[in-house]
Amino acid sequence: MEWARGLAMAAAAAVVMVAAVLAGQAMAAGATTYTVGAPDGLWDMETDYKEWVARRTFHPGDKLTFTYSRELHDVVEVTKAGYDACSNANNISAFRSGNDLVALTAVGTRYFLCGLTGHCGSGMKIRIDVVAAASSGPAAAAGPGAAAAPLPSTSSVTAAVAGSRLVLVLLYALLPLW
Ligand SMILES: [Cu+2]
Repeated sequence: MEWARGLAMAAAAAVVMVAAVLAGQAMAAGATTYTVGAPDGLWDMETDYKEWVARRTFHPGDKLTFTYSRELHDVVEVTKAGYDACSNANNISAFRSGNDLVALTAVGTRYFLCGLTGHCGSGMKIRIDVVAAASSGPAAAAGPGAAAAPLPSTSSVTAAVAGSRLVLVLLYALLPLW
C-alpha cells in the first residue's frame, strides 16, 4: 500500500496548494489598474464593453487606462444622461492623449464614451460601477453610524467557498487510502 499512501500524500499536497492559491486570490485587495477592453481588445469599435465590465469588479482605488490611437478616438466622461443619449455636450472631462489614466476614487457609477461622431452609437461607451471593497479594515467595522456594511466581493467569497469545498471533497475521497 506504499504507492497508495504516496499517491494520497501527493494529492493532499496538491489540494493544499490549490487552497492556498484560492485563499490568496480571495485576500488580494490591492488596487488594480484595468486597461479598458484588454486583453481581447482596447478602447475601440469592436469591444463589447458591457460584457467586459460584467467580468470585473471595480473598487475605489482602482484605475482605468484607456489606450487607443488619438487619431481615431478620444475619451469623454459624461453623466448618465449623456451616456444614455450618446451626448458629450455637458461632459465632465475629456481625454485625448491615447493613453489616459482615470482614477476610480469613490463608490459610484462613472460613464465614458468616445466623442467622435457615430462611435458611441456603435457601442463605444462604457459604464463602470465602483463598489465598496470587502475589507477587514476599520471601514468595514459596523459602528453605530454604519447603516449597511459593505458587501463582500462576490467573486472572492465564491472562490473561498469553492476552495474549502474542494478540500473537503478531496480529503473525504482520500481517506480510504490511508
Ligand atoms: Cu471612437
